[in-house]
Amino acid sequence: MDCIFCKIANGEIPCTKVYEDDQMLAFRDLNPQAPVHVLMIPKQHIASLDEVCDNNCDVVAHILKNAHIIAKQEGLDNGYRIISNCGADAGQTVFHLHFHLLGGRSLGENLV
Ligand code: DGP
Repeated sequence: MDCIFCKIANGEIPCTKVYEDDQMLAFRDLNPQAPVHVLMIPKQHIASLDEVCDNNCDVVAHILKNAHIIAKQEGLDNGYRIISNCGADAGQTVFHLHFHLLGGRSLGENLV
């Protein structure tokens, strides 16, 4: 499958890993929008939140369960934001489910 995040997950494309286990990978975004900008992805291919269902929602819970551990590992003791863009209007560019973990500065009150 021609999916850039699948290739990152299986090691074909390098990334700067910050966390990995059997179900998920977290790595630094290529175009950081904040001092800390990590992408958290499932290793299995799920195109977006639109495809989350009974059969794969455990991995979504797993990612969110680990998010605060990664945030603390990154030193985000003052808070952080998690975003998942879903579809064209949201600006999703990579169609492999991912959660942006952003922090390291005040992110402001706009965009939730
Ligand atoms: P989104 O717009 O929500 O689909 O965000 C996709 C993000 O993925 C974007 O912030 C840039 C990042 N990205 C795209 N290609 C690569 C890559 O090859 N490596 C890394 N580390 N990040 C990438």
